[in-house]
Amino acid sequence: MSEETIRRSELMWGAIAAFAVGIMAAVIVVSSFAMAIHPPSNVETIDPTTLNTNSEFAESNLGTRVNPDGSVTVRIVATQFEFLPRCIPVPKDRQVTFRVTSPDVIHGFLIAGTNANTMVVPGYVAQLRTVFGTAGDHLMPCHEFCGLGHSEMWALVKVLDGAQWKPDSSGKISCELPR
Ligand SMILES: [Cu+2]
Repeated sequence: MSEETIRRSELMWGAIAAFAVGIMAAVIVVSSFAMAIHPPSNVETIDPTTLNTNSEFAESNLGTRVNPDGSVTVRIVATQFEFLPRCIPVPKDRQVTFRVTSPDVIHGFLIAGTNANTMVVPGYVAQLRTVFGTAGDHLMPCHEFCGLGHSEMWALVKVLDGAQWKPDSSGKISCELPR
């Protein structure tokens, strides 16, 4: 093989590798800017052994709540093998903050059909914010294998439009799973 043939071959494979890297970089840039897909970044620790006496994640404080400033926060405990609460109402076209934690093992948090997706690691609070643009139901399955009952672990997110969104005087709102 001549020097020239080797040089051409090296240049060709160099160009192919550069093209592949360029495509991967473009996928990251487009998905983060245009589709708002980012790695979760909230680092906040919590004692997983005292969740039921912790005032924020005590059972009576779980679910959807409108804060005094009008923002909406949803607090969820992911535990073997259910989400508490199992039915989660949220308003359409308003920013919703989800705060999720686990008292036992690693669970997954995914709102199907949206970009809301994070791991729920015991000892940490997973937090994410999103806005739902259309009313309707989203399945919310656990997507980290967490034990024998993993496949039964899911909840329902109900996006309610203005007429259906009726929090009570304390700002709480809940819903029931269809049977
Ligand atoms: Cu799970």
